[in-house]
Amino acid sequence: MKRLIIFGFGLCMALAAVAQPTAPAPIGPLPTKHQVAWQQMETYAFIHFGPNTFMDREWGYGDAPLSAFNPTRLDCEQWVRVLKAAGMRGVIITAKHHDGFCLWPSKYTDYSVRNTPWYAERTAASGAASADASTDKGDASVNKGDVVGQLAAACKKYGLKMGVYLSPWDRHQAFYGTPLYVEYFHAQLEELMTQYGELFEVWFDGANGGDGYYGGAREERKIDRRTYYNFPRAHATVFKHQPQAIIFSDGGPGCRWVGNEKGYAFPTNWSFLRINDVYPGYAQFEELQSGHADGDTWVASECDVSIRPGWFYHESEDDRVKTPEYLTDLYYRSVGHNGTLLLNFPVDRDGLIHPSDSASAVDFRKRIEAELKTDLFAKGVSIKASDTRDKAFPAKALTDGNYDTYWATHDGVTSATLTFTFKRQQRVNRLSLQEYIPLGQRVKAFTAEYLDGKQWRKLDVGEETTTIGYKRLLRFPAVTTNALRISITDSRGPVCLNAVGAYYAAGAEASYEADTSKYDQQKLLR
Ligand code: FUL
Repeated sequence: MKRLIIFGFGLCMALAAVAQPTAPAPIGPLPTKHQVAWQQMETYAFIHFGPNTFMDREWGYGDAPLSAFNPTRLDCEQWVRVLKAAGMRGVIITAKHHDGFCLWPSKYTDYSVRNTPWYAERTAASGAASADASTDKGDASVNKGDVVGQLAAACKKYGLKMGVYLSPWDRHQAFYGTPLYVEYFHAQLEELMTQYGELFEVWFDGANGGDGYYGGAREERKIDRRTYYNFPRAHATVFKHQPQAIIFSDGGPGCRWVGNEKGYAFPTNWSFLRINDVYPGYAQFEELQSGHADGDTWVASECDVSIRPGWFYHESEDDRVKTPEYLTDLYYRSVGHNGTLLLNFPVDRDGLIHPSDSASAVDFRKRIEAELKTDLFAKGVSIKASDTRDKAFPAKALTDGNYDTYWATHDGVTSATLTFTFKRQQRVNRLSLQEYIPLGQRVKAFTAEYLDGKQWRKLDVGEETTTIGYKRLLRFPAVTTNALRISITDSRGPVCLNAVGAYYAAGAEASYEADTSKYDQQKLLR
């Protein structure tokens, strides 16, 4: 009897194994689960704030007097409320910019908020001893003299993720360029990684201009950007304390700079890099905008841009805030080109996000939501796939709204056609495509068509239809049609798509074709 039971159990296991559908094998390089979660954030904010704000500078020399830093109404909760209303999922703050000033009361330097009039005023009532972040882990009630700590508390209160920018280049410290500075840099990183709760991203900027104040030496100092800072050690510190955090630099390892500071990626955009080729200060900007098709490591692109011409606040730029239309265009060229959008808000001298910036950002979000509000495919469409791997990977997974279900083709099938037929004619001017990136980025080329009577015609999307990646958004002049057809014409392996959507963005018909000349208005900052 016992043997029979064991035999029966074995048979069931064997049958289960046979019935188990086989998922397509992953094709590397692959993202970590943290990189996937990070990419799903899509849009998040940058805050540039510090002595530059008060000195009307972009790159502080490191000599601004501490008395300059005196925001009269600083309110991190106001920042976070604005950012939430603008649909931002996180915020990264310049804890230390190139001028070396620390927005938190670091115990390793005098050049921080701790010695400013703002700190003195904030802490007079509550007592300076309790004002240090190091003692209160970001609790807003006691953390009055710590901008990073106050932002951490506000993020916690409103449910926004937080990240920090720690500039490796420091134009203030006298010992910059020596081994001592490297220890200082790592000690400060340790402070930031341990005092402010969970961080989603850590930003290491690539800029190293050379000249600076350097404790009064006022000279040019050159370091080897590849080796001086000991980045492997910095990465180990981040991973030890914040294993989920994505590390940004020109070449990753978590995410990469997109090669411009204008907020867009190229339509062809691979989330891969040949990791050993790219280093801080890598000057092959075109490559960063498209990634390396033959890369060996998953390093997706982050598209950073400021809502104003400068990263820091300048009153003279109050009337140069990017319009909601402009930001909407950037969204399609960043998130819609397989990147994330990192939108900077230069906090003003009061210590607030300026009303013009918040109005534009909130309106931008409303526009995106309105344009992509109703997925016409989710409302009911019949889908015919030229190839389907298995009933566990059906075409209907493309419209079920579940990130982890996907349509896949058989092994060896690297081209396939999906035909979406509406119940009745629809007006359409937007398409959204997503690959199931946990299994890798695969699609190399595709076409998008609509049925015009009995004739299939190409949609006029105005850009090459090559890669898809996490997300690809297409804009085109509206068509009225019974059916749409997506043909994957080349792929690195079996195709795995988890979502396809179609939309009609009413009112956006005239602006679909963005004027690319406006990108030249903003000078590349480095
Ligand atoms: C650059 C810096 O030099 C700018 O000041 C700014 O912080 C930008 C986001 O990164 O490399």
